[in-house]
Amino acid sequence: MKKSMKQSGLQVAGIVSLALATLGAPSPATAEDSLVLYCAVNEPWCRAASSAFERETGIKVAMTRKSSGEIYAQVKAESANPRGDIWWGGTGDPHVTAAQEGLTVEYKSPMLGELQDWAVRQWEQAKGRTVGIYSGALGFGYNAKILKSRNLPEPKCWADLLDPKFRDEVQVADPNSSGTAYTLLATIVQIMGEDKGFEYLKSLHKNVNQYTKSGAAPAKAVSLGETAIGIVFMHDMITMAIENPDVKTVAPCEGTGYEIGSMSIIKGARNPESAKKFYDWALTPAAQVLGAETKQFQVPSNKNTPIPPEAPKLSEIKLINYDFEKYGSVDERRRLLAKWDREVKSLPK
Ligand code: S7P
Repeated sequence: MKKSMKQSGLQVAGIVSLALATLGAPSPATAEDSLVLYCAVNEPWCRAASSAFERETGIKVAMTRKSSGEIYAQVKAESANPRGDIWWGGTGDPHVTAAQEGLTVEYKSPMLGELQDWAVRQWEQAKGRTVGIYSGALGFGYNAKILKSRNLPEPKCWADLLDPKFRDEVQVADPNSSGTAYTLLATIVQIMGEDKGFEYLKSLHKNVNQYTKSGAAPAKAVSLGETAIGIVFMHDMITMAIENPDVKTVAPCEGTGYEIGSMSIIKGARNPESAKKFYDWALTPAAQVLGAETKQFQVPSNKNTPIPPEAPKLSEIKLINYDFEKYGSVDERRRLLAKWDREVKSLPK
């Protein structure tokens, strides 16, 4: 009798999972042996981190990779019924926005003492709701072979990208979905001021062949010769350059912005203990070296994690004093993106 009850229980459970699967709904993860990870770094690193964490803790990870702006929008849309536990990686601005909106929670990791000052500052500014996990400078890159074949000059400065000779030769992501492209928007406004910055972006629009969804996609397109120039984080271009010597990476001569890639625990997470375990683990050198192992060359936030030799030397790049608080704020983000949609993206070419 007991056996048949158990069997019928299993059958019911089977039918429920089948029904959920048929409806396309993920089965609710409530046990503390699972973790729903929203990952915004590049796919190979997301996969490596999920597997390593599973191996080390036995906690089963359901990972989804999306761009930073997309994860922010998802976390916001799901806030009444959160599905994700932890948001790992991606530019810091939308993490700061989410913190300000109360979409993420405060957590003080015992690993905090091992982190670089810039990573702790990110945590302090967000009142403990997000923390820095890596840093990287924005720039651009080009395919020297393609430029040569079209008799085009090698650009060195942001201003060079406006050259009419580069019509349809530049690729960059859409700042609504991509943290990289939002960093570009905020960087140009900070370097040139808002009016001149938007004039710059409107002129750049004439040379843009495609606004991609993901920030790193233009780096791949440069390597494949699908576009001559791509605006990306410099480390994303370096990932391509180590495989393709025609790919060159540029730190723009006027100076440039940078990101503090961040991590946040989602408010209402169904697996808060697993989320904290992942958070602490992700701040260890053992977890952070997985970046370089998967050819991702950001500067890691733990002082004891070796900086990959391929990583752009931030101390040698003219970095602006990027205002993370301002450009991460809810109102500024909404205003700038709406203005970009209205005044830049909708322009005819
Ligand atoms: O992992 C590479 C990287 O450039 O991707 C993150 C980025 O935000 C995700 O791409 P999107 O621009 O599509 O949002 C960066 O944080 C990271 O350095």
